[in-house]
Amino acid sequence: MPAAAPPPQPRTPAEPMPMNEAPKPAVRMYATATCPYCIRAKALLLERGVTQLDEIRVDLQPALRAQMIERSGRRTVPQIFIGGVHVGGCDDLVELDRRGGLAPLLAGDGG
Ligand SMILES: N[C@@H](CCC(=O)N[C@@H](CS)C(=O)NCC(=O)O)C(=O)O
Repeated sequence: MPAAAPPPQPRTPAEPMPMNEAPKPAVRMYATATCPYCIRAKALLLERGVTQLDEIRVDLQPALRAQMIERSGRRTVPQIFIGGVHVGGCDDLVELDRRGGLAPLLAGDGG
């Protein structure tokens, strides 16, 4: 007599979404490959837990430099947007972090 088949197990999603976690705002950075301010800004964002950085390389996609200038009113890289909010360049990002404003913005609680 063959052994009885094990009872079916309930299916669980591969990565269940935690119920109490707000969705993270999109983080977009217009950048070039060699700009030290871009490297510094990216390092700080990663240090603060950003795992999905939408990095727009304006040196590779020059047409998007015009978009950056139009959206930010600035010509230098980097230009950083968090959840659609224009943070500014690297110095602005560092200053925002120093004032304690970066973490809430990254958490989707920027006011
Ligand atoms: N204070 C700015 C400085 C940014 C900056 O000077 N970026 C350089 C590249 S490393 C740049 O875009 N230079 C082009 C220009 O000045 O038009 C910041 O912190 O983001």
